[in-house]
Amino acid sequence: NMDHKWWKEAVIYQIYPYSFRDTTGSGIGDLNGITSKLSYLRDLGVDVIWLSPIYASPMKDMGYDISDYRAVNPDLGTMEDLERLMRTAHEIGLKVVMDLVVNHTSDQHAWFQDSLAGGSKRDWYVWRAPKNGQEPNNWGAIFGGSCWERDERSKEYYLHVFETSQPDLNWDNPDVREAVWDVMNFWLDKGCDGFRMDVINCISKEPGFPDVPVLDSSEKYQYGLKYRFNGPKVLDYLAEMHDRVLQYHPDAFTVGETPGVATADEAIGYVKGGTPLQMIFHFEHMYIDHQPGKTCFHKREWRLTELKDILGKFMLYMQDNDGWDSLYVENHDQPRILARYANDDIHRTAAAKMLALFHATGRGTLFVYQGQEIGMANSKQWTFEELRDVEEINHYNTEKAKRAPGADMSDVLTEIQRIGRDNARMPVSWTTGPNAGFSTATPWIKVNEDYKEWNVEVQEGQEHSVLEFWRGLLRMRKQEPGLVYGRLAMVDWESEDVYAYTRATAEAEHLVVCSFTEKTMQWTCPVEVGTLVLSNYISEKAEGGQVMELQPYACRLYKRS
Ligand code: TEU
Repeated sequence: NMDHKWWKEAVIYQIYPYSFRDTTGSGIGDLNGITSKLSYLRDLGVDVIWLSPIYASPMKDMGYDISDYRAVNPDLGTMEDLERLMRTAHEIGLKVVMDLVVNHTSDQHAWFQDSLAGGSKRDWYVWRAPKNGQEPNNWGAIFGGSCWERDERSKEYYLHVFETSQPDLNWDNPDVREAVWDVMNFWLDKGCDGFRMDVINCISKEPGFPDVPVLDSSEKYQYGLKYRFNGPKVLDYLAEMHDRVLQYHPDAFTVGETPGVATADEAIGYVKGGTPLQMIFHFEHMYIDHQPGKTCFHKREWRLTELKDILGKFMLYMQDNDGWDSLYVENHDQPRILARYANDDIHRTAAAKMLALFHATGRGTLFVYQGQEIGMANSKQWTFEELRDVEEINHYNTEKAKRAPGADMSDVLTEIQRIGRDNARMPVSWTTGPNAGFSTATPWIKVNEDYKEWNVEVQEGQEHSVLEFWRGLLRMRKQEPGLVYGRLAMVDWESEDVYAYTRATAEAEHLVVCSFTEKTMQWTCPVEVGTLVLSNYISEKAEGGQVMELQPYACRLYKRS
């Protein structure tokens, strides 16, 4: 079948190297720690590992600020360690995908240093003269403040969509694009199997750099992705990337991270027929429980039909328009999914399994984030001293500056507990031992308070654990092509409690039923059910047919041949 592609079937596992496994006693995860766990990942059912950035970096934004694209961050190991990691992975049939962060560099990158000094690479970054003695426009940076930083020497401003130390490359300069193609070829030649492309739809900005509409008149700098994401040249530059690099590596994996691509018809240009990218990460299902952008810490109530409207519509559109989706509910920028879509207090095991089935049977390529396979949860509480993420710290400080000295900040910490990125950046809980078996030293970020109950060691080999559920699920996904390629149809779209759909091929039809409520409830399935092949309650009988009594966060997978 022409539509069958290895990258549609593959299970991708995202590794956040600083927090995966430390083998040197530094308190920081390392490349050898990853190598030591490759067989664990293969046994889980993983096909591809994606490494969040492992390059030289001053670590202002945890490696998404790169100072040398061709060097390994010494905290994580050496180039030899990385080569061994890739070799070992390939020997056991795993592919290795790397993070390509080329919208911006670190301000410590030699390119920027040259640009700053007015050298031959001046135009590799985006410089603008002041406007009325001020910033060239009203754009607010994603991590706070203006998008523009003034340089005393030249009296010009450089653009940084993210943190001040992350200047945006000027992609309109062909030399910059050439340099990026070189970086990609460097890693492909080393044996890297593809790229996850950081904020790749940010590489083209609206010419003229117009002010964005004022959304919040109390703020000097306006948040919003308009004019700096999805600019007019994005698809041209990606087509060039395809012509210059990717077409020579038809097996290379590609996924673009694209904040601000809100609907499937905006997405399709990036992925139609697998080019220029195979799939993108879109965000609407992650924005569902909070306000977007700088106010992202503010809670928003949501209903299950909204989630269906986002994901269901996306998948159906892709299905009808020769597109393919990515499936993710966690990553290093998002809190753990349990408390967002379900519950991490009560029924945690059932909820984690339900979310696993929901996540793994959608129409798209499956991405599992480290620790998701054991149902890791957010920290129950963060103090300011425990925070590590620049986004959280900037947010805290901005809010604090608005208040009287010594004012209570607990509401801000509550928001950070709910939505902050450090929740996902705590070390993987491996064992019940000290530091969760992550390190012999005090970790760079705290370990999860619940690690003694929730870790790999206690779940491994335990028939009813979340980990073993994931293993069984991923095994089944490999045996049943219908779970990857089957035609998707939503079932009972109107239900606010049950998310259900079918995946059908000529041979078989699977029915997925997921209850998103902590109540026990009755649900009548409008379609025929078939044989129960997987569920998260042991004693469950499938005999009820279409009338189901669903326990809290119940999930069921049926098959009809
Ligand atoms: O994230 C881009 C992005 O959209 C995030 O800024 C997101 O809005 C935010 O994390 C929500 O809290 C990518 C990387 O994944 C992220 O880790 C980097 O900080 C960012 O780009 C800059 O490189």
